Amino acid sequence: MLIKIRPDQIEIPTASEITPKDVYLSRRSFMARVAAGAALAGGMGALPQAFAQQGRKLPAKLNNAYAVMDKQTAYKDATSYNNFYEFGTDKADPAKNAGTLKTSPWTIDIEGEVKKPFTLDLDALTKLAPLEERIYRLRCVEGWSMVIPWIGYSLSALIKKAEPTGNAKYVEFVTLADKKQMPGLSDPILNWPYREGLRLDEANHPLTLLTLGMYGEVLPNQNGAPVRIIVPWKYGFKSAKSIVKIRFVKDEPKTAWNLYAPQEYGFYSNVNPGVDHPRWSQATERRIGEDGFFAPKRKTLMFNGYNEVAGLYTGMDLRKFF
Ligand SMILES: Nc1nc2c(c(=O)[nH]1)N[C@H]1C(S)=C(S)[C@@H](COP(=O)(O)O)O[C@H]1N2
Ligand SMILES: [Mo]
Repeated sequence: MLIKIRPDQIEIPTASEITPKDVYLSRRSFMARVAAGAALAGGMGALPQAFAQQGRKLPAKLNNAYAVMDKQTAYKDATSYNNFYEFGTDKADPAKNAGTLKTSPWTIDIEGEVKKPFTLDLDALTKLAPLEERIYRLRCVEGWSMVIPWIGYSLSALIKKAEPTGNAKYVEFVTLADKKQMPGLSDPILNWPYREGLRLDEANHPLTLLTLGMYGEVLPNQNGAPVRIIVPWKYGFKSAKSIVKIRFVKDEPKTAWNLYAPQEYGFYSNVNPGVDHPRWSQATERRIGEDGFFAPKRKTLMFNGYNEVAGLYTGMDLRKFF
């Protein structure tokens, strides 16, 4: 298998190594990797950090309990059809523009209603819990979906370390907003920085993934490097990219899309085929990569198919709390 002889890779192959990424890797990019790998072997210190980060392998063990059977989205599609408004609003913009994102050094501040605030660098964050590969469906509120092998661990591990106080009822995620690195910030379309939030019990649900990689490697910049959240039962915009602060708070935090259009994007934003967006139906979705003329649309599933989260919403009217 091609992957085994890549000089920058010495660890045990994971499930993602035999999936779409291999198919995607052209001989040309393979040769570029050979060259990069040779350069790395020749002298790590000579290379700028940002370069060393991109494409770096991130070993993780597949967690079968969190792996959907759907065909994985091709790596090329998952990294070229993105929403990351800090780099532009066109789906192709993040792949084009996110090269300027400096992902190392990187830190996350843990603050608010915690025993004692602290800062974690990327190394500490990566070592906080064993890395797992999880294959999740991600459903964008716009009506398309992907299936991606993410790498990370349950956010609950970090929450445990943070020791939230009894006042902590919600978790707020604040993402990077740096005009020097992010050309999209000059467009005031969203109230920057991009912010998201979860109720503490949602954040503690084992499905909620503190995400550091995908397809066997660190996150590509356009997918939210170096650290993001993935909440697979909610619309994609809840899965904030390039996080710099995790804040524990008493009250429901303001979120970027809710501030933009409160009647269209609620705080909960659970995937729900029974509650339409004011401007379009949410009953079906287009799976990226299956968009040929004859490809049937897929039925969108309640909670994106993650029924194990239903208990989080017992007694709640999910029409009201959309
Ligand atoms: N910081 C930030 N995070 C973000 C966004 C964004 O514009 N900025 N877009 C969201 C939306 S709408 C979606 S669908 C997902 C897309 O993630 P992907 O490009 O990795 O598939 O990221 C979410 N996280
Ligand atoms: Mo989205």
